[in-house]
Amino acid sequence: MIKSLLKQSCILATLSLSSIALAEVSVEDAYARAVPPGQMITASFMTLKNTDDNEVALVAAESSAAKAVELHNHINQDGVMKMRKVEQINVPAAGSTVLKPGGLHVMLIGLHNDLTEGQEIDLTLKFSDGSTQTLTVPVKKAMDGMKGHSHGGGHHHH
Ligand SMILES: [Cu+2]
Repeated sequence: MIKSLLKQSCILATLSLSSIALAEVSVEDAYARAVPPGQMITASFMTLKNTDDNEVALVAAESSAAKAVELHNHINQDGVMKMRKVEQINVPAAGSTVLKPGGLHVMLIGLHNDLTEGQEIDLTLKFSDGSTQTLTVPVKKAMDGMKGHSHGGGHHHH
């Protein structure tokens, strides 16, 4: 009897913890791009889903894998893709925002170690509602650009 009560309170504690973490935004398919040895920067991509009735924004991020983490976007300026730092990444009410190669991304600058496929890094996301989420993000090889895009010389440089 006591044992089952204990078990029950454990489950309750777990439930309330996870509901705090999932209050506004859920993060799906997060990964960081594997980099060649010696490359000091990489990017992380993910889908941010907002289940709330209010717009929320990703306003900052940090990771123990990098000296600095910035929010970036790519813009097409006269046919040239350029990266820009952005103050925040908005996630519309009851909507989602996709961070993907060639678009919005979380930039990891000054990597402490090489990131190779199969590793994991921590990534803490801070949102405009004051909530934070710490993710464990797998490191994957990722093609630049879109699926089905030719693998020609279109490598993008940071
Ligand atoms: Cu960038």
